Amino acid sequence: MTRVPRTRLLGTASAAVLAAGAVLAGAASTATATPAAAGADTTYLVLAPQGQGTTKAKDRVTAAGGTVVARYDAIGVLVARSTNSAFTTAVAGSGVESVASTAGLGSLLDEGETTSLSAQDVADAAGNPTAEPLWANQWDMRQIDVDDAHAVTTGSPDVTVGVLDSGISSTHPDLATQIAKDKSASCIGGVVDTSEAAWNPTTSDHGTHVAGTIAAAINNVGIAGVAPGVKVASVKVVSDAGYIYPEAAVCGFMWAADHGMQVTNNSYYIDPWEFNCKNDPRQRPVWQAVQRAIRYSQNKGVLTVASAGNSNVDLQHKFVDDASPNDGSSPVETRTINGACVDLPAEAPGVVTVSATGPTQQKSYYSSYGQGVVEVAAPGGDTRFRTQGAKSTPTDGILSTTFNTVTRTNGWGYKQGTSMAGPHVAGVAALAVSAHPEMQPGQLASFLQRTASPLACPSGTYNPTPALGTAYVATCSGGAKNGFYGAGEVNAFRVVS
Ligand SMILES: [Ca+2]
Repeated sequence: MTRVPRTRLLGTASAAVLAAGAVLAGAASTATATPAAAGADTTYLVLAPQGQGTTKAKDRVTAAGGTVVARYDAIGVLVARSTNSAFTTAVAGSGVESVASTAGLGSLLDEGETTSLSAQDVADAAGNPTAEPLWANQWDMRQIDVDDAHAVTTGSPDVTVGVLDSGISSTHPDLATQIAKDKSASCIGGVVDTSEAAWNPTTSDHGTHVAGTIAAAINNVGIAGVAPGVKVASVKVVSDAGYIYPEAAVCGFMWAADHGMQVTNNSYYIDPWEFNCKNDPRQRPVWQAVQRAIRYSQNKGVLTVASAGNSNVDLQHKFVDDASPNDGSSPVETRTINGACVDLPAEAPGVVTVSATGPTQQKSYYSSYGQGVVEVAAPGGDTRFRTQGAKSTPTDGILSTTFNTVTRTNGWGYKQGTSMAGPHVAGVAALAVSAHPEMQPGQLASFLQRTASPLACPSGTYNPTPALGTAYVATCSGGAKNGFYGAGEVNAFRVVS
């Protein structure tokens, strides 16, 4: 167990924006994925048969009254826009395997809650192995031996981690030197925009927090990240309204692959359907496009790290999804989720999926899990473990870099979630590939698991928050590699030593 120093806090936790939210009826996609409304400018994913290129599909898009806004020949995917209400049927034909409107196919980013540090807290904190003022508050880093790793290496500047998220504040004193600006871009709308303003945060500092965990500088300011010697690239895929649309995610994976990144961090899920069912015609093209993009990036040497999610669900056994779609596009449908339904990108092949632990190295109360789904665990914070659910203890969250989107000021603060666990793994992967540049993504994924600290299943039913009744009950299955922790908690020292 690691002691977490007490810190005075200013500001209260903001309300969490939950992925599974209330939904209002609105324009809806139907079983054949028709546009949201006649005449509305709608975005589509148009898939060519794998390996056939997109020339014929592009011609069909044009003939159907659409405009191609992004073209990925290597994976046979087009992003198109059209105001033709009959576009879906008009574009179908030779050279087009499938098409889906992405209207309503965005998922709301699960922001978690933030607690900010005051300037006085920052000035008062002292004492640490790396000379960073807030190191004493970084229990997460000590838990995975980041200080020991840094005695060996802080990572190579030739390694870049793509942060597919809500943007990174390029003016943050702990991040300004850490960003590969020439590899940063916005992918909103499925269209690349490399201007610095486009990939900075607008309405969410989620990506800024994630980036700090990966690579905050050792500079006598604020915190240290897992791999301060590597670079992060901001690849903005979260819209101002907080949604991750499939065309943005596909763009992000392709951008990372074509710009020499070795790792991407993906702390989100795609789709308003928390589980994307391959046998549903509305969802299958999304599954195909995302899978093709991830596979392409893996073939280009990119390891994909993804968060397991904050719903405390067993991803192995699935369940009844009664909260999708969650973006207001259409009424919530209660669906029985089976093996054909997957959480993207977490359950795509080759992806390293991460569950979250708290300061006692037990599964965080909110973390989803699943044997054969979770590869490794990492600190994501658990603000309720000390109180068993009665109230929140913010310092048991993860301290990282923040950006106040209202006042447009940089700072540091705590968040918790599997969104915070993922970047610890992305950072450890960046250290690993710095030390072992010959490792390909598959080898790297195995290496992270082989070097992890095994964590055993708790016996019986796990209830970390008895004060909340059975709200966060979970059952762990498996042995040395199990549903709660996969192969165990990643370790920064063992991947570089
Ligand atoms: Ca720092």
